Amino acid sequence: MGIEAYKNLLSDIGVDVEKHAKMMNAGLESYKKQFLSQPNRPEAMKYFDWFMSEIQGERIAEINRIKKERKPAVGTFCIFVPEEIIVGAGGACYGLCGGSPATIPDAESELPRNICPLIKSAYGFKLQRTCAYTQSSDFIYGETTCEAKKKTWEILDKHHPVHVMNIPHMKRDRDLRMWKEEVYEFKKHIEDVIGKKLTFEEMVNGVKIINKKREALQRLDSLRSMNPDVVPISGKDGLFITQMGFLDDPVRYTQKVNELCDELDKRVQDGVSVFKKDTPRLMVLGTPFAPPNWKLHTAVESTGGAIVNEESCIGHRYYKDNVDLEGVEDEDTLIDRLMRRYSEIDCACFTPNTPRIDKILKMYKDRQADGVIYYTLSFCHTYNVESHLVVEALEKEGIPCLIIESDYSAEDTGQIKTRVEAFLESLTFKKKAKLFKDIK
Ligand code: BJ8
Repeated sequence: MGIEAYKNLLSDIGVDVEKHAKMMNAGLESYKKQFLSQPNRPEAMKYFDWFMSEIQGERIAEINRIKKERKPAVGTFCIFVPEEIIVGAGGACYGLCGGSPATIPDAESELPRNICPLIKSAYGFKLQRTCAYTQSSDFIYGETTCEAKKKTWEILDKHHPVHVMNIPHMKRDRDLRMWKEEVYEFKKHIEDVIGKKLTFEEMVNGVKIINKKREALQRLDSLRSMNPDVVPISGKDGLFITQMGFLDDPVRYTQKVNELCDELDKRVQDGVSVFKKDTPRLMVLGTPFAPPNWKLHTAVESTGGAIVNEESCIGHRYYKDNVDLEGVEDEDTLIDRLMRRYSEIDCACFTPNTPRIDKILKMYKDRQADGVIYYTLSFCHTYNVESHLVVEALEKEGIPCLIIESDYSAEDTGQIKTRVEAFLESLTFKKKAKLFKDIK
């Protein structure tokens, strides 16, 4: 239907309809240009194209129907949110807008300029009232991961209710005990929103729904990255699908991702690749890509490389672990399993964070990648500083790595392209040299 049909609904939830329409039109144009022009896209991408066209229309109407039934609508900027509890309550948990440069100047009227663009962009969306997801949410989930986010919640709370979960920065037993209490408190907060107690069965149901969603994404990841000769879908489409997983209804989304995977499975069997043979295969490591941040993927894939995986929160870090339901028969064990699953997240906010490095090395080998790009958003100190340790480990293993630090502006697009181009050339040269050595 398109967002035009939802003007009244958007205005009812406090969206600045005029500004919002301008922004959406620009977003849709950019999507068309960057995505629809790709050759040989899978048929099943049609669903995701449709979803994009309804991203601030039909999906918002669905969320508002959920709210009318007094079920929770929760917006987030972080994968530490125990979404199983929200979904178990029949509610919607979704990522909020935070990937556009257009809202940053407004945010800088209240926040310092030298903090990460994700935070400023998201904050600006709230000030401008141009994200229908933010406007629809009962509350925003905040967490104590990085300094900038932690302090921003206090200011954002003046504009929109925020519930902050205290995420520890170490994973000792006493930290995990505190984390478990935080999960209990989050559940209590959801119960306050819906005005009733959540049952054990409802929560188990929420876990099952989200486990299935993560399994579908694991399947997509393996189809994208585990076949060295066939890449059946572009990295840009792969990223986009993952991004939409933070907005769509999880049951419908799981079904659509699995349908896409059936098609990709067939492509792999038939040897249908969207990249020509010997295209350098890259993994991207680091900070999340909130839509419409497609800058790096566009730069790489328009320069002759293929991105086969994102070791990112909008990527592998989000779906790599499931909640173990084996032997879970009471609420306390369930909450404990939830906390344990979330404590497997290897965000750079933790110290030490060595499991992340071991995981990256394993991922690289499993995917037979040719190189990695370590990507950080400007002013993200945790990921930026941690890059030193990651790169050291990569160098030890002889893994080629390019470091890119960027924000949401278009200013460095040309520079990124040039650096990626040079990196890809060096990878191709390395490959040829190896081939030559093997033949000799
Ligand atoms: S679990 S990466 S989603 S905190 S990029 S706002 S860390 S300054 S987004 Fe993140 Fe959760 Fe960690 Fe993932 Fe701060 Fe860094 Fe900005 Fe970040």
